[in-house]
Amino acid sequence: MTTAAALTIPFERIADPAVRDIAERIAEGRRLEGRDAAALYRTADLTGLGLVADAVNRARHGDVVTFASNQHINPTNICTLRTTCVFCGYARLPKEAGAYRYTLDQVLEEARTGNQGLTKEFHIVGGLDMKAGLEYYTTMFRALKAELPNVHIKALTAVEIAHIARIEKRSWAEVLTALQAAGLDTMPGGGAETFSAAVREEIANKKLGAADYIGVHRTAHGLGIRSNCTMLYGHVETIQDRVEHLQMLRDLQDETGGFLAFIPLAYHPDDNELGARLGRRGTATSGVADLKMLAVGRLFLDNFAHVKSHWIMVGTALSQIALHYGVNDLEGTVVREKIYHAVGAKTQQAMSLPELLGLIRGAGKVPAERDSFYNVIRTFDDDGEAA
Ligand code: V47
Ligand code: SF4
Repeated sequence: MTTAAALTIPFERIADPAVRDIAERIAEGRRLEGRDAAALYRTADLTGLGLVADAVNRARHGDVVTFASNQHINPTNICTLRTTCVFCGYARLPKEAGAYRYTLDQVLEEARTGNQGLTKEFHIVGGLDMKAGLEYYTTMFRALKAELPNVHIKALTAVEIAHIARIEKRSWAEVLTALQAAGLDTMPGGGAETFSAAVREEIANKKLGAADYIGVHRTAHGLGIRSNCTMLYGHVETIQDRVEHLQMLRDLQDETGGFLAFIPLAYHPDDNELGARLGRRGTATSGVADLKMLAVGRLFLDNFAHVKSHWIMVGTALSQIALHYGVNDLEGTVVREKIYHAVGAKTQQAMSLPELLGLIRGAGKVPAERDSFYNVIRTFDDDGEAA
């Protein structure tokens, strides 16, 4: 397997002098500033940007691209923010058509049957449901661990943790400690959207603010609960908003080191109020924008080991190309994805192992299955069998 190597940037192939200048500073071990990230978002030299991001990624990870055998479970789509997160097509009010809240048996049934017993990680997120409080989730996690003790539980965004704390009148730390005792292992990165107060006012005016999103993750990291982080892009945010968002993530990572991966999320405009308001349908973001988000994430977030492409959002073809733009991890097998398929995602709801292996190998990379902490647990021979 090809492992990490020395940083080798092909400067002569970078057309934009601004990108070359930034690349030289990276080669000297200097940190990017916010204005550098802005310049990279603005450059027309996508190839140059990709070469730098690829070099930095290869220096860390060689040619290895990881994925997890994960399974998404969305236990409730009932959400108090249904009418105010205007980009969301998944949430429902309690009495609205299509509203659901799984019983414990339904969660267990989905956990058992979703992926023929191959799942190693459950990714559990849902709406801010007044009837899904601490006990709903502690009972669920205990039951999942009792039946499937080796499956990792990555569950509940910072927004959901703050919601549970509010309805239970407990602190974030108390809620997180109780969930951890019940089986919570790590937290996903959803709910970040774009941190800018002006953007939040426009797209999610009742949602937990940036400082609190960061605060919940800081509290989790302090308790030994590692987490991911995200940025929703391609809606109304400016380049400056994106840079400020990345800066806040990098600052917390400097402080705690608790983030595992950065995952940019491409906005999908179908079947949600914001898309209608903006008069947009179909493909939300451009391929260039998607690749830039991933590449700039790789370069600016120099204290993050992992940058993940979410094939459900940007498609499998773009995700494959992204493996040459700084990405070292792909969202895994997933199984029955609901949130993006509620807002027009046309991708599959799950990917099989042979499909994932083919996608990674087709990019000239070496696939490896990882655990939830990014340790490689399986490599593969040419027939797709464990090597
Ligand atoms: O917070 C909602 C986003 C997120 C739309 O941590 C939308 O491993 C695009 O965060 N268009 C939840 N995005 C999903 C998420 C996630 C996904 C995969 C892996 C991980 C991880 C986290 O989905 C929400 C919101 O930002 N979302 N609506 C939409 N119309
Ligand atoms: Fe609720 Fe999350 Fe949708 Fe907002 S994005 S309405 S918090 S489910």
